[in-house]
Amino acid sequence: MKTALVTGITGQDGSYLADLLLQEGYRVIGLKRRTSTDTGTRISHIESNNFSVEEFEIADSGSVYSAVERHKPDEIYNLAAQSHVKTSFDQPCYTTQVNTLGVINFLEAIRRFSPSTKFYQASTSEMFGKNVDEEVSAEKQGDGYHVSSKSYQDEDTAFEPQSPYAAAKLASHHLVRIYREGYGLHASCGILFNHESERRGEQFVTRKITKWIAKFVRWAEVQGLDTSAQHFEFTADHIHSGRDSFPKLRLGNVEAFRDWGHAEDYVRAMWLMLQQENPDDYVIATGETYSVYDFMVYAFEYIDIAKEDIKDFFVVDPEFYRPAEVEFLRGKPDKANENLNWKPWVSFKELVHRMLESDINAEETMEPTQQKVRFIP
Ligand code: NDP
Ligand code: GDR
Repeated sequence: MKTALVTGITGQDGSYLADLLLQEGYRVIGLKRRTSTDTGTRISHIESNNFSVEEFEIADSGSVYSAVERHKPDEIYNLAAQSHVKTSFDQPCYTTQVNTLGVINFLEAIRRFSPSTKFYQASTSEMFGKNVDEEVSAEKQGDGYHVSSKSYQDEDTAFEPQSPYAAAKLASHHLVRIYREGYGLHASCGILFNHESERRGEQFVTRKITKWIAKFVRWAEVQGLDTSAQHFEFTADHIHSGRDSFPKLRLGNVEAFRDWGHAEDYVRAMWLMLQQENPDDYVIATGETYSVYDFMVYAFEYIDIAKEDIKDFFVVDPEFYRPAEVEFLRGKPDKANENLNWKPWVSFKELVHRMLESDINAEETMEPTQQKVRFIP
């Protein structure tokens, strides 16, 4: 039986990866930081004798060395990170400690105590920042050609990070390569584009939107109304039913484009990378891109609110702007398609609908006292 150590086990990806590895017959040891409250809701469904959780701190080399030396696992998946891009502008030192020094701790621990351990590092499309490459294609039309171009990022696109988060991840990306080439470690980086799910953190934009919609649907139900715009009056910050009011959805830049997939598909790619004979870096993405506004169009459509009415339900709040933004991401996952035989299964529309369905169901089954809490930061 193979043993895998998974950091960030309490996070979105950690929980899906644990599900996958247990299904594949692994013994899984999840590593979590000590917290004063329970952070294990995403892994509370796991009932397996092959699953255990230990405490550690990624920025503490002694703690990391001890975990690697004791377990000498077959595989380590390093998913722990300060993963919120906007937060990284407010906490750049902490972000670097966790997202870069933490990775050095693992690479050193593997080099010293368990050099045959395979290592996966969670790199990110944020490392590309502003950079895109162009793919130009020409299609014969009548006597001439129609020339079009498509912007994308792949393994050869130059990096130009736009946040302390991305800079810290890029340093780690290079460190993994250095340990791979310098010491011969089986260490790979997945350059994953955005992936979301029913388990996505509530501060990321997709889940923020689906949670808000679920709470709004529930509020309308309590008013005895369906969600059609005609039932409501709108003021600057609120939606009014005549009896009560509900705060509008507050967002930052809704014109940013992201390549969004489902986390379940993406953790499979992580696992596939460590099953290869040779370590390497891979872009993992759907190849499609949608704006934050597009995400809202699909999400509001699900509750029968038409595109032209969406403007009444949300406000742009500069509080959610970032000092520097990544405007456009679309991955080209050809290398992963070819070498790993990987492709995503969940479409954008299915992703939006799955997230909404889950949040709306959760809202319906919630205790009434919990339902009153409807402010989403
Ligand atoms: P989450 O934010 O859901 O999970 C992050 C995990 O890291 C949590 O388990 C968190 O613990 C843990 N963590 C944070 N700080 C520390 C610390 N100091 N010591 C130990 N553990 C810590 O992220 P995701 O699951 O979405 O992402 C997984 C990884 O993939 C991250 O590294 C992220 O940067 C990267 N990534 C994610 C993408 C995405 O779209 N989801 C795309 C590309 C890369 P706690 O529960 O206690 O907060
Ligand atoms: P991102 O995800 O920064 O791409 O990082 P996030 O969902 O935070 O932002 C996506 C885009 O939406 C815009 N936006 C808002 N974002 C948030 N969080 N809240 C808002 O209110 C809001 N309004 C608009 C953002 O400006 C941005 O353009 C995620 C994380 O999972 C990283 O860890 C990972 O590395 C990258 O994806 C790939």
